[in-house]
Amino acid sequence: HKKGFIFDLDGVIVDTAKYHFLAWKKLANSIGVDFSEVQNEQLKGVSRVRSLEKILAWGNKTLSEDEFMKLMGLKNDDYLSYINKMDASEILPDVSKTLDFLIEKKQAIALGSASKNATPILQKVNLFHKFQAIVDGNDVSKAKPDPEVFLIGAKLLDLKPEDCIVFEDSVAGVQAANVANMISIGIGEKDVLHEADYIFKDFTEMSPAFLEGLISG
Ligand code: B16
Ligand code: MG
Repeated sequence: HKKGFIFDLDGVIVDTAKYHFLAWKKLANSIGVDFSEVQNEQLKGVSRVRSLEKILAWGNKTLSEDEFMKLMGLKNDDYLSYINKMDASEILPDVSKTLDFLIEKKQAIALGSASKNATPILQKVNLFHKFQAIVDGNDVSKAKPDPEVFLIGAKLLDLKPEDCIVFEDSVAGVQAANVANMISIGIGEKDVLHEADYIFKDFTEMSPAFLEGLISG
């Protein structure tokens, strides 16, 4: 069976979630708003625009459209300063091993990320060439939990949604995969990602037998 394995980027392939958090926190603090790590879970997988909207709502702030655009730009510049220093050492444990296993088994692999910075990040960590299709924040009009990003991925791989498996670290992304009628695999904490079909702390906990089961299932 040929299945489509769709990987989220931030928090699944690389730990850029920590850089998003640092950059948003600095930006929020600069306008007198603060938010917790628990609140930060709601920013994961969510678009840049939606993230700033949420932060402003937490701080009871309203901004003109110009100021809004300016703050999004500042956050992204700060985020890119972290990204520019990345290399392959920041690939999360056993991600490369999992990708290589799936490639060896002739499975289809796509990226399904909300980030507009996905391609440069994959190039930085030297994984770009392992993906048959890339769907990111530049390709979608509706953000996760809308299933659009994953449905486009399935289409590009020429596979039915029910033959696709999604790896996600965010609540919004797990919901998007479920709505898309794909198998959702949460990467992270059980109590946060309980809506996923399967949950693993990270890829080191996923056995080849489990992956084989997904391929033949
Ligand atoms: P950017 P993912 C998402 O990526 C992040 O989880 C989310 O925190 C971020 O706001 C979003 O990308 C947009 O990223 O500002 O780089 O366009 O997890 O879907 O790979
Ligand atoms: Mg993510």
